Amino acid sequence: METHLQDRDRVGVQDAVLLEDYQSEEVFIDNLHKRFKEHLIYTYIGQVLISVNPYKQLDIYGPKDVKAYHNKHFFEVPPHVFSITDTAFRSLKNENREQCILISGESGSGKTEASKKVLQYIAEVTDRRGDVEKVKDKLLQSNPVLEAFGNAKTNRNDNSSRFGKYMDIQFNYEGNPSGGNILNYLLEKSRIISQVPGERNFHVFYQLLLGAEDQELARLNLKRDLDSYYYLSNGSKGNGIDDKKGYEAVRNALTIIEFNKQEQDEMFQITAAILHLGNVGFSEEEGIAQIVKPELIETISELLGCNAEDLKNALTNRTIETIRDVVTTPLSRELAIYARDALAKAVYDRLFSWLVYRLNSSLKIKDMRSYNVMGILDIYGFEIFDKNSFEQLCINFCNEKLQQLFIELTLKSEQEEYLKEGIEWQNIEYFDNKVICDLIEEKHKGLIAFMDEECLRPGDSTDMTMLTKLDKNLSYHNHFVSHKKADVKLQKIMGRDEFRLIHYAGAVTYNVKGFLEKNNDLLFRDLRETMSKSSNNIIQSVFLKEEQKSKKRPETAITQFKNSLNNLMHILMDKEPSYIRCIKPNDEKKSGVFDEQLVGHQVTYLGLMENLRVRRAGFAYRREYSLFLERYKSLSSQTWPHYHGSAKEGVQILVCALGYEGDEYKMGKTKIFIKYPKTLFYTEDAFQAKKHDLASIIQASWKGV
Ligand code: AOV
Ligand code: MG
Repeated sequence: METHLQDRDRVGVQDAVLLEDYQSEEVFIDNLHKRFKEHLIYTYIGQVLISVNPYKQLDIYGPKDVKAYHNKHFFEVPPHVFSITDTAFRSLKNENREQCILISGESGSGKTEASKKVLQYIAEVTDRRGDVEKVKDKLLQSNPVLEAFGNAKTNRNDNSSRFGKYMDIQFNYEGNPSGGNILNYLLEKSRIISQVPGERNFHVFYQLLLGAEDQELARLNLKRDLDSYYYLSNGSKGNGIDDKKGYEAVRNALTIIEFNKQEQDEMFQITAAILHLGNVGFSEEEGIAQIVKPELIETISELLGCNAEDLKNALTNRTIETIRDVVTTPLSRELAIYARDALAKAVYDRLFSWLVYRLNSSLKIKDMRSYNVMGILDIYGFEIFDKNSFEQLCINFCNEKLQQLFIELTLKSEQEEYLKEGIEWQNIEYFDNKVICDLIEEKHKGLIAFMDEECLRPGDSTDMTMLTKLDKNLSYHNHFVSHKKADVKLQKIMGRDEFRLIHYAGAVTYNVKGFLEKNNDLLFRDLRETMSKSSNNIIQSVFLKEEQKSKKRPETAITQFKNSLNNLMHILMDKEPSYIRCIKPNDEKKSGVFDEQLVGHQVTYLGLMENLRVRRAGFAYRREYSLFLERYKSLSSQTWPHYHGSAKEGVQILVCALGYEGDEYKMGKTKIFIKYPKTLFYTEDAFQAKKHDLASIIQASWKGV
């Protein structure tokens, strides 16, 4: 317990609530920095874990560490992701409370690594029996598969998750993992067709080309040459990523998760078909697109199991159904390219969804008797780039929702604890970001509603008409800034095709270019129909399902996202949350470098100061009487070496002996609440001095013998 207090000048405090000046961001960051220098990457704010990416392997996740954290109260041991997990796991097992671990932070801050550590810890502290082991293997092995298809090298992170993930681990009545379920959010499918300089397409393409055996490549009609494929050509090469090993890991994982040969074959056929599809070029004759190498279409059709003629037609024509008849018109070269890219994105996106669906069927709990769940959310953090587009809007909206949940749950749990302990509740002032959530998602009058209205309006709607609509309807709102409404200084940096939202974490300017197209997410009907007739089981199943659904007006991308987020909020709301807030210490992926300014931004985006303020608004420190007494009993002769009355009485005696003033503490039903850190430090220092004295006495008496 609190051994850290001895060295707080050098290694800082392990819980930021113990900082004297808790309002100062500088002090807060300095504390993180001190700890980081000592390789102490974890720090708490109450029960929230902050993790600073060390960018190097630390020897803190081995079997001895698992043992050190197993069945320990989180305040008895230094902060650690294992401790958060252990606390959650014990609450799940002993109190039957469903758990969720919410991990947030910007790209490259260590969210995915943290989520893997959570899973690793659970795997290590549960039974090793055959059937349990099998479930754990499947849960662990779902990672390399999802990462191959859903992660990519970006300029921020060599293994960046390009989708949001929520994974439930299901536990049976013995407290052993017995199944799992994964929900995925918004895969960044635009990456399929192009990547910015320095970045790559999804790992799986490189893994396949560099890792598959010659025979497999021949089956897929592929060459072992990255430069031959247009969809890979504008990105960067591997540098440092071992794709060959990655391929082996994926194949191995697929086998463990019990994907049969046919399923694996079909998955890689689709992957190969996308590479070929990127190489389909078009020429134009009298405004009509012609396929340059028709033989490529034969290859693609074979791989996707569809009819080559149908595919050729679908790539160069478009059929529109009007009220009276059905009209087919040929496409221009530009539209044919659009159709080709849309097909590649759609096929890959659906392959990914199928993969998650298939993983889930393999992870499905066999024993349906009562079970408990621990969910892990690894989702994209708040993004502010120089240019922000539709994707950033979705991601930042998601963060607003999570912040809202965080506020509700943290305040709720503070309130509940005070109530339970019979302590008067003091109102805490905080910024409630519900106004921003409403601005974005409110029915009929939120940003999404107006966006959709324009996107779904037949006729001449464009990105700019959409923006005009937003400006007209939302300019009244404090958190929406149109170009017109902006002050002179802001107008200079804001384009006419931009709008600005004042998010809880800061202001973001969004450029509307491409909004309409991305939100409509249109795949021409001819392509949809061709795919739904495919003999590739994966393709057929995903497109057929949509064909059946598409009789209704399809939902826009952002509305689908909104609905899945609201669904996620319901799932999380019922659970006991634990938070891991990840921070990236520098932009160079370097170990040992702590850029205070960069960290400062993230502290703001993550709302950590607000978090600390809420936690400190009441009491800095609270502890069960028995634990408090056990540690500090040497500080009064009435409680040392044993106190025989109730722990609460014992603590009351101690508090009097230590001379606590009336406003410094409160006695709850089971816990003592201490308002200021200095009170605790004073107590802890007295304890350390006493311990030292006692040790000398013991030593002296020993020498005397
Ligand atoms: P992210 O999930 O937060 O980014 P990752 O978890 O992928 O970030 O971490 C990025 C890289 O940082 C990893 O590949 C490791 O090299 C390193 N790293 C992170 N955490 C640790 C740790 N605890 N110990 C050692 N190295 C670590 V993104 O998915 O891009 O938002 O989209
Ligand atoms: Mg990640």
